[in-house]
Amino acid sequence: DDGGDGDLGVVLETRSKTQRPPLYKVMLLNDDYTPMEFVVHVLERFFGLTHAQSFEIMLTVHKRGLAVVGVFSFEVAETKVGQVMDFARRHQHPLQCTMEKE
Ligand code: TYC
Repeated sequence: DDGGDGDLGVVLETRSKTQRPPLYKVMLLNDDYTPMEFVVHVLERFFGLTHAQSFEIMLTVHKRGLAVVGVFSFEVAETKVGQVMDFARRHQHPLQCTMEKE
């Protein structure tokens, strides 16, 4: 019922807030022992980066302590962290990879 005035209600919010799934930054941490070439290989293999991009990110981690490698959904980020940690462990390198909500 519109109360007879012809007004069917006022739309208070014209722009509805669209829900997006949260994104997660995947980060690589520096250490003193993992060889630079191994880190470059990891970035190429698991993140689909070119050799040049991988070398640049590796150097950023080496100089600054850490760097964001990519931003992904929770499930993809979790998979990448697991793959990197597993690969590093299998090669007996102390390389650390973590994820953080954006
Ligand atoms: N600091 C290492 C070295 O001098 C190289 C390195 C870079 C290690 C990035 C880890 O995430 C890393 N051999």
